[in-house]
Amino acid sequence: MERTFIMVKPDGVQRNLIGEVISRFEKKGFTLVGLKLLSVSRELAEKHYEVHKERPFFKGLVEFIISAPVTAMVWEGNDVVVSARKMIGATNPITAEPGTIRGDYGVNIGRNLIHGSDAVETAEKEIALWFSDSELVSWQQTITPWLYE
Ligand code: D4T
Repeated sequence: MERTFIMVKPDGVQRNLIGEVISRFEKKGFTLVGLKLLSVSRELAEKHYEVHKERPFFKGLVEFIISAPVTAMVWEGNDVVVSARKMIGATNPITAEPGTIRGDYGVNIGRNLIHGSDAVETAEKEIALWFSDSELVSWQQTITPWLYE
């Protein structure tokens, strides 16, 4: 089963959208295998967004991520990486389709509520960065036969 890393960013936490995000992923049929609320260190934020370190928005992005708690999650399911990106919507909430999380709740690219891994390899790296093995739970939902043929 594939896994992906999802983070409700500080704006999503402050706007009481943790439950909404969890609810959407649960209703879609994905399985929660890791969950924690945390204050992010500068070191972790910089490592997570390392690919953007030369971009003009990097400094502001890091300051934003460390400004208030985030909710880190790992979700499991068939093709969950691609599916989660579709559920989250385009990076800029203004162009994100209605029905997506950013399209329904966001209005600004610098406050786009949620992060989702962009590829399977990225997901593996991000999960290892944010969670220890002991924080992840392998389990199977009893509804599995009703989700997959
Ligand atoms: P994340 O990584 O947060 O899921 O977002 P995306 O995968 O959709 O988009 P990204 O990596 O290109 O951007 C990372 C992060 O930076 C913020 N950002 C981005 C910003 O503040 N200004 C910008 O111009 C861009 C491109 C938003 C998401």
